[in-house]
Amino acid sequence: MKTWIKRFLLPITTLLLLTACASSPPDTSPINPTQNRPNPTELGIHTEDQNNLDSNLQNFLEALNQSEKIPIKSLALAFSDTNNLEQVRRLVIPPSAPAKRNWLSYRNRFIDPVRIKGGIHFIEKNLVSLEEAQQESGVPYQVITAIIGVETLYGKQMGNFRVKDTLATLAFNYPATPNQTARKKLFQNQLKDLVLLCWDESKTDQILFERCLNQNSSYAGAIGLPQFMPSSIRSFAVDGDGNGSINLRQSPNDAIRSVANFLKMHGWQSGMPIYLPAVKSTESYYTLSQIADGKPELQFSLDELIKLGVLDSKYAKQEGLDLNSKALIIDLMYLEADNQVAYQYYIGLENFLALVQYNRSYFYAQSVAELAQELGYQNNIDQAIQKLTKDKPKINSAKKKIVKSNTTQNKTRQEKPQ
Ligand SMILES: [Ca+2]
Repeated sequence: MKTWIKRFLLPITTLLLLTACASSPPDTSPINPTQNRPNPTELGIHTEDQNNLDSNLQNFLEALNQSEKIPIKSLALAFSDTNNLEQVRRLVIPPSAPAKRNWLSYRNRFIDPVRIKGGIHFIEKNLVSLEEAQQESGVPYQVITAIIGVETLYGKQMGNFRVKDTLATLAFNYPATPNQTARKKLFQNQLKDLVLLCWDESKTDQILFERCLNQNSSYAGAIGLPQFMPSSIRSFAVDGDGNGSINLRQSPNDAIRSVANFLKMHGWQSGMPIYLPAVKSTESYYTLSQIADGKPELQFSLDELIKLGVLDSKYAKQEGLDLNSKALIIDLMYLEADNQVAYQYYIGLENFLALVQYNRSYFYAQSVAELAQELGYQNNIDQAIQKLTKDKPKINSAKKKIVKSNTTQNKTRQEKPQ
């Protein structure tokens, strides 16, 4: 054990043995696999990286104690077993020869029968919560569901790294990449947000404080069904089930309301489409290739795009859209059969940009939109919001689609020469 921590610990340990029996609720959280892993420090292995993490963490916690007035004993005790995770360091190193991005394979991964079926079950289980979230935020329930589906397969894949380990590793031992300094700073801020969040949620109860810091996350520190980073939890998460705390891992209601609130706070326009189709012609394809720059900013008015010949005026008219409203070009790179690079283009509206704020990738935002459509979302003005009732005609139509999609896949398999 590190000496600077040791000097705080003895009196607290005795206290904790008493409080653990008297006041803390039973721990119902799933067993954390990383907690059973041998701690290199306990085994007497002090790697250079572990030593570096320890000394930086000590300074970090002392600064937090000064600025936030959280008792140093609580911080030291809670972080006494923090581990440097080599696996996390490896996962953030960019590949030396990055594969060409391929929208079609990305789309196939996220818009598949398992995720559609899972989405239907999720909607059926969370009808009331989804309806309330939709009414309050104007975000269609299928879009909320699709985000949770793409992020974690409705809570089935929430990550297996203890969040304090992963954030401390990236905050102090980020690998030597060109953006190392900026990334370290980003993760130090996330670690600080995690401590403040957990301290606030625990209401100074040491057991709850540690349980919060020890919960699992992705290798980047994203938490729960909607994979919020600690800073996003502090800014945008909502206590949906009204039990007085925010639990994005175990409360689907909290997760649903938090996703809806995030999109509302990032400019979601109720009742508006996410994207419009682009004109499919050689001329339009060429123009789109010239003006698409991948910048997540609304740069063109619909009127300009119509004049450039890339947007059919009938869509804007049908939808009753304001021709002065702004849009961006969605360019989705894919590989053709002969490995040639090609693009699918769409016209992205404000709601597309709101999805990009959730995850800065056009592939991500478009797959959320298309998964939501598979779940019955109508990407049209005035039809985007549908009342969610027990009858759920849209869900039934999605079920038919799954059957159809399965049949088509089987057929394709049968037709392919073995
Ligand atoms: Ca709650």
